[in-house]
Amino acid sequence: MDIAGYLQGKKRIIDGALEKIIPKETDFPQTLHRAMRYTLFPGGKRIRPILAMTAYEVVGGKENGIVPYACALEFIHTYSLIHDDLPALDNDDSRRGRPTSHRVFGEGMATLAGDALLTEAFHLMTRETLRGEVDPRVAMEVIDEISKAAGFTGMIAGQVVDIESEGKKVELPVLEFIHTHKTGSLILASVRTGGRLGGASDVEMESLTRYGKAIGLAFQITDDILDVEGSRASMGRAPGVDKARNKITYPALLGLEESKRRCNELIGQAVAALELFGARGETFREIALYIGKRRS
Ligand code: GRG
Repeated sequence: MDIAGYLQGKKRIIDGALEKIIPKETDFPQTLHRAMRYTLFPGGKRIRPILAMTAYEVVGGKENGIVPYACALEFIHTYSLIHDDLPALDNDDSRRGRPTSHRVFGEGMATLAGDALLTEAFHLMTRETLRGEVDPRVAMEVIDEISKAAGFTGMIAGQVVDIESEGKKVELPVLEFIHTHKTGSLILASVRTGGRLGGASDVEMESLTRYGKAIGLAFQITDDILDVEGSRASMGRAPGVDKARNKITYPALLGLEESKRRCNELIGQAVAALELFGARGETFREIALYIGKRRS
């Protein structure tokens, strides 16, 4: 299968939907809309919305009902990147191939653009629920899960432990906590959102959960490996920052080879979790393999 073509096609759908949701740069207050658009477009890989869309299709979801929820996941992810890059956190200069938001708009405006994207994610999902096309109970369960994945039991908790571990000697369980929360929780929630909205059965949800957990951790291990082996040209940001900041990573704790082995093991677990879906799981299999091999 042409996985690159598949990912590109889905990215186009998401980009088109995001474009319609965010006000134009010329709308007042222009600076806010320019700042929101700046990190969103042309954007990154859109892997979280793509995972939600793929899960939705795998379980037989109809038409484009997933798209607003998939966009909400991208808003949350993009806000986290903007805030993570701020001087108070990672103080990064480049993101998605360009200067970071605060370098262009200043810290205050970058903070507000992130705040606006995060808030819009929940507005968008609520508005879609109110339109009445999705069973409101299912929609509320999805919103509940995404809130937990993004908040103090998920991404934020991972980020806090990440910050507090900088420069310290920490053991593998702490590193795993950081990775599964900072990165894995939103990836898992993306897969499960697609499954829930697509009408997955309990056993399908169980398979999707195993798949989402495995690729979520693998995604961050690959990120750690790319920080050692990747290039600015392919990643759109500088490599070597984890080491410079004394961040705890898989290569720092276990070495590159063992990190790669563990990543491959997780990809294998993800593929195995798809057995239930038979041929329908082919796209997800390819996405798991792509996550293990990605260069950006
Ligand atoms: C809420 C401030 C705050 C932080 C939460 C997610 C996060 C923690 C911080 C973002 C920075 C970071 C390096 C997170 C690790 C997750 C990760 C690998 C992000 C990059 O995701 P990609 O590769 O990026 O999907 P694109 O640009 O392709 O969307």
